[in-house]
Amino acid sequence: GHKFWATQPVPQLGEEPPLADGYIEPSKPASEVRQDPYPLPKDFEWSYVDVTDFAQLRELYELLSANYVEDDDAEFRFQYSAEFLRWALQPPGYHKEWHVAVRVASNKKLVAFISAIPVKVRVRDNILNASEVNFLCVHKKLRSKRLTPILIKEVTRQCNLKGVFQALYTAGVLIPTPVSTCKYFHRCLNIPKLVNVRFTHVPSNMTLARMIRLNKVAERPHLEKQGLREMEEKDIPQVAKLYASYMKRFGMAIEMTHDEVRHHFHSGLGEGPRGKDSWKVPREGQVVWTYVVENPQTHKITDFFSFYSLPSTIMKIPKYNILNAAYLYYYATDVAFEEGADEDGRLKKRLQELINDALVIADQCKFDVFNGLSLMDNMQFISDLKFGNGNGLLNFYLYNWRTAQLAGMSSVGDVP
Ligand code: YNC
Ligand code: MG
Repeated sequence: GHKFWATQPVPQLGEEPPLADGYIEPSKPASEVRQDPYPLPKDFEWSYVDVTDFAQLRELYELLSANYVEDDDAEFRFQYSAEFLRWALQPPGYHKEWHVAVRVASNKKLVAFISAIPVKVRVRDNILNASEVNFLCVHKKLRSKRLTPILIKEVTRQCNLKGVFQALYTAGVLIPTPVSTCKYFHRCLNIPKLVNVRFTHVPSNMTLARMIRLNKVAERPHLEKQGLREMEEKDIPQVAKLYASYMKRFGMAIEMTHDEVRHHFHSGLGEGPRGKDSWKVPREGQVVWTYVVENPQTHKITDFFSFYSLPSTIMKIPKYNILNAAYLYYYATDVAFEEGADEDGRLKKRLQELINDALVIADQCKFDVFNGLSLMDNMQFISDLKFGNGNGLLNFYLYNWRTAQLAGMSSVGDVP
């Protein structure tokens, strides 16, 4: 059983699908929300991580680098960069009180963390002012002591104090009760390294040389002549519009204001200019890569795609430290709005062109692998673009909201 989750406003495992969508517990005024923090075991105290302070950002980076999510065989562990954490935790309207930390009282060492950021999420026809909970982490030496329920209750209290009573979160583990479950896919780019670090292997009917040849991608993006270029500040209104229209295809998606579009697609581009021709050199501190296709005649933005950098520590191979992984983020194309484009394969063709160019750019930027999930329209290009099956699953959850499971793979929008 789930001692903690059984007490929470989430659908319990095996529950019948609801007759109508809606909350499980009603919202309440801030004055009726518990005013003091939940008690922690002695020797520990609550605090925040102030992500505007580089020293504290560094502490968070170090906690997560050593203690965050690993694969089942403990070969790879996510290594979010400090720049990534700043980007992920400081979207427009973020609350410092939602960056909840636990420290050792005596020496102030950071030993546990959980965060929430404000999001507007559409679930079918309902738009929820919710939070997105992420980066739950308890130091390895403090595991299995039931600190997690306290962290979750405290971040819930902090959300409630700001009038937020619903949340969205993802996890590899199965708890009550996913609204959707996605599979991971991996497109290998740097075959020799991926073989050496045992991320992949040479199948028995193949040679390393042939595997390299089969996975080779072009040196320049194909859509360059059609107007592919890096996203700029001036593109925000058009990208926002394209994003909003495209996300209507899915049962669940994040709604974004222009400021949020700026933040999620543009603010992570890193510092300083990059030569127009150079796909090869990421900027200092670059977290997200976003490209648009601008029609050369009409100057309309017809498509965009983005991906972000999330390296993993390679734990068991002394010669290599870091797996440089890119993750497909959001994309959209106005081909989707053309009559019959879904049915006659025009949408599929366009998505393949776009994501193929994402692979080209990621390869030039020295990413070893390009990862994706079975959400949005990803299944339309996964096999043609030679993505392979991963072994992980990612479950999507809603807190305090009942809705039937989002059936089929392509039913949810992306969440970083
Ligand atoms: C998890 N990932 O089931 P039961 S994902 C939620 N999400 O409770 P203890 C989890 N619950 O089953 P440990 C969970 N993992 O008895 C475990 N639990 O009811 C539940 N790993 O607590 C578990 N990060 O403290 C059980 O477990 C209870 O010491 C046991 O710590 C767990 O960020 C953990 O994978 C995950 O750092 C912290 O293993 C630790 O094992 C760890 O004894 C590596 O806890 C890093 C890792 C998780 C990444 C993520 C999303 C988190 C969502 C949390 C739920 C948010 C709900 C909404 C709140 C806001 C609401 C509003 C408004
Ligand atoms: Mg614990």
